[in-house]
Amino acid sequence: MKEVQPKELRGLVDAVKYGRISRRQFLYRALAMGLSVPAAGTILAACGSSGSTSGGASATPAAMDTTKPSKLYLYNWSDYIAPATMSDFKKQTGITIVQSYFDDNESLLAKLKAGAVGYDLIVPSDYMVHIMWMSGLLEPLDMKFIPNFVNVMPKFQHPSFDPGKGTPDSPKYSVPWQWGTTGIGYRKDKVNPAPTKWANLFPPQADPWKGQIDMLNDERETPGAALKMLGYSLNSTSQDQLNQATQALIQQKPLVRQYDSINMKRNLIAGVPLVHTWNGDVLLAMDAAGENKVGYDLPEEGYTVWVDNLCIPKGANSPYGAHLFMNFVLEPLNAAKLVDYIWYLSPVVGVTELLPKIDKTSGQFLVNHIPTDAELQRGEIINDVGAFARNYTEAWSTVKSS
Ligand code: N2P
Repeated sequence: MKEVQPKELRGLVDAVKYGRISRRQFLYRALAMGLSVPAAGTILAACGSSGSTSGGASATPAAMDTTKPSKLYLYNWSDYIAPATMSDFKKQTGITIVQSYFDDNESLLAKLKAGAVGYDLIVPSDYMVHIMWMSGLLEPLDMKFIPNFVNVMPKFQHPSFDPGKGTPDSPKYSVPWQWGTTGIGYRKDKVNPAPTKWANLFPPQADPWKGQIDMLNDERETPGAALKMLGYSLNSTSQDQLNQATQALIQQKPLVRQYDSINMKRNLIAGVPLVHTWNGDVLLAMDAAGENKVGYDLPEEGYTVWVDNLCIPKGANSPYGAHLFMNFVLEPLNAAKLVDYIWYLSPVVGVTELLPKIDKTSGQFLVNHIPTDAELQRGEIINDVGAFARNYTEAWSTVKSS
């Protein structure tokens, strides 16, 4: 039996205490963490009834030390901030943003679980925010330091992965950074007819592209694409369905040039014909190579819609500085400048209107490429699948090593 981390357990206790998960879910998770049934039962009894508002101290923001730091350490995806965001923030606050980079949510989680300190802000996706606050790895936010939160589009204010209100009884752990889609970037000058579905990346349809397809290096996104191709949810917790997806990915391997989550934009520009990737990277490639050369498809079987978020890891040097930055990027003009560089989608109200004003050409281009409601209906957000996450880890490592 593995050792139960007190931090993880605390997150779980908070989750049941605030009614975020049911008592049954609590038990399931606690047992998965390695707790014995009697121990889990004792803790559960001590939590009181689900939805109790007994204000657990660990989820209440600590009194804020409002000393301004000189530096703020941001652990981010690569190519995921505008230089203007950093320089404007520095001008406004005097704080320098220092970045380092991760490639996928699971390595970010592993880093925090290993006790990494020295990050003030991290950028996990939706399901990973849920995993992290449930594991006690995040600082609850003090919303009075984020007045610009009112600018967040209502649908992004209390998402299922972090529904809290930001009160002591209902803590909140994230503000949205960017959202987007995962689809197929392709070279129009090579791939004809254009791809319309995931099956176009797999045998037999993709057989002509032997060794020329790039897939994301991601244990949820890539099995997710295969699950969708097979007609399943990308959050499937059926081992049989996951096995089928694993087999499909293994059969696809001869067609795969590489698994990569960093260089998709550059690879599309360089001429890789089919690239499993995110919307912003494709738009940047379209801009560089020409819209007649690069296209983007949101597969008809369905695809990932994701939301990446700013969170403060427990043990951050300056939660105050982190709150200042969160507030800064939720200001519409700052949010628009961010989007105008990285070309993803903003969760902030008013950005769409501002984009063509900041930059007539690229701003209008970005507005023209906002996914339609009909397209978004086929999208599915990645969920925290609880203990089944390790089955995805295993499936993905089977694919990689076979
Ligand atoms: C951009 C990273 C986008 C992250 N380089 C998608 N979740």
